[in-house]
Amino acid sequence: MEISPLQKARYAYQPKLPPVLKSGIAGLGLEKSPAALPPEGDRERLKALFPSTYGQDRVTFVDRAGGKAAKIEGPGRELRVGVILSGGPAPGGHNVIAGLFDGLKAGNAASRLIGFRGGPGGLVEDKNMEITAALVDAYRNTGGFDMIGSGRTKIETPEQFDAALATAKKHGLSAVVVVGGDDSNTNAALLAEFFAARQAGIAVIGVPKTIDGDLKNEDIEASFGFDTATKLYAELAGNIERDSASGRKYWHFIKLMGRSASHIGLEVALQTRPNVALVSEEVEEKKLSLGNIVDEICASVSARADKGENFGVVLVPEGLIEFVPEMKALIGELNELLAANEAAYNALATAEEKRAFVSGKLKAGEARLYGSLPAEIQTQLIWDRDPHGNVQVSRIETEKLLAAMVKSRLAELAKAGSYKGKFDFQTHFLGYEGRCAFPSNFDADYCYSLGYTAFALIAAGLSGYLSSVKNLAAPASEWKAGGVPLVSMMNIERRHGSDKPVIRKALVELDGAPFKAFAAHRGEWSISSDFRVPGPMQYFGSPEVTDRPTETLLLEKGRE
Ligand code: FBP
Repeated sequence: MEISPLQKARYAYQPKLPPVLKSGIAGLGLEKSPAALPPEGDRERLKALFPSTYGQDRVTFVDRAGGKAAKIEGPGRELRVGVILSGGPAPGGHNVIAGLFDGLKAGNAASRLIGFRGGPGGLVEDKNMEITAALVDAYRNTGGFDMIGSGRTKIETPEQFDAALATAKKHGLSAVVVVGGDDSNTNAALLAEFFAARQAGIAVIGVPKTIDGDLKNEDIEASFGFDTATKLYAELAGNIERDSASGRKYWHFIKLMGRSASHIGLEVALQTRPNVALVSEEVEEKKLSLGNIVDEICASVSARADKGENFGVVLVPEGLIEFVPEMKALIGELNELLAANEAAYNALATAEEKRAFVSGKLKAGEARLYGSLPAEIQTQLIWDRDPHGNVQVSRIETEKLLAAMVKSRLAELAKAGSYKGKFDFQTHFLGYEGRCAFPSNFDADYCYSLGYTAFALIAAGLSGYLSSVKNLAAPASEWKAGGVPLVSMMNIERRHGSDKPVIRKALVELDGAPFKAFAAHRGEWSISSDFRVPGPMQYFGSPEVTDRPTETLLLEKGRE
């Protein structure tokens, strides 16, 4: 494959590691401290479901130079490790593999890394490939998950667990590393428990990935990929803002990826200062209807029209639709209905038949709401759920729905004489563009460190942990490495019509610093054309530009 000059230059980039990992594996010590507990109401059920891995301590690697902490056991033993990339791609996945590979080889040159192709299904079906030094070198600091591919298979049947164990045993694995988001790391927790219950002596370690930024807590400060993806979306949204201010004729409705949480939308808003940025979590908290949301957008359109500015930008989080209470109730009912009538529903041939089928089964109120939506949205709402039971919100054109609703509301206002502007719109969806971008320096460093830490956790004989690198708002020279027990991050949720243990999603907190910073300014932004255009991500140059973390992280850590 012919490579670009940038790719060639990025090969030469040496990712930064937390200092403790630079001291070499033999110098590593381990400190333990109690991990946060799952929500009180779910603890007993989780304890019963995860008898071997519930209640583990959180661990931090420390330099043994001081001689205080326990030395990790068998640091240099020969290991054979399997790795899976799981779920949607996120920039930096290849660097996780590179960090894991380099750690393994630094521990013992005879250690080997095996990639399972196409996600968790690759482990179940034993689709594997040896990850060699030459292969790793060809992918260092590049975006994408194409080195070994990814997938969303949910390992849940006893046969799948047995098959995964058989594959791991066949390859003589000491550990499997699962690189994924909340659902994929739920898989990792279940696998870790299963392997422990079978006394297989095979560890499972997770790595926090997702551009959505919703796999975080006090120990996991960010999921990898969020930094790069938001920098890329902010560049594009900023360019669109400048285009709207140049042409002065369109309102742009930009849907931004992020299946549930609005972290991406909020970060892009903080970077670009759009006229309107919707935050799903606020919509849910304030119980706003679609009509209320439309009114909020119309208020900005109208105020700007009064200044002769018939243009602007609205950011719409991808997951919005599931947070509007009336839509949430509708989707909840659709989920149950589709799960309960799977065979009959799947037998229907056309979208029209499927729409009629569900309409006939919905309760009266939900049926009315469903019927009031455009046919395309009705169809998008009943498309297949993903293997984890999630509605595929990336396929629901909420930005188009809102733009059309705003247009018709403005027409009513114009008729009543309270709106005198001119309204034309364009819609955009920014999602897939960002998931495979060349990782920012932050993500290149963070991912390499997460991979290296995953190796250190395996070398320390641990299982059921998520690799953790902390103090991320500070320079990498102050980062800390360790692990957080996967089960400590779980709760019980309703999925596919039944209760399931899953890793908790971290939604935007309305009393958190990022939202507060946004809320403090959005009033001015709604009428102003003083957009902020961040420009393209930089890989070379002053660290103040190239290594700057997200506004979200800086605000959360009190650095701005
Ligand atoms: P992960 O949670 O697996 O990281 O995926 C995130 C995401 O990019 C969401 O933002 C989006 O809704 C979804 O994946 C799209 O999934 P798909 O690639 O299957 O269309």
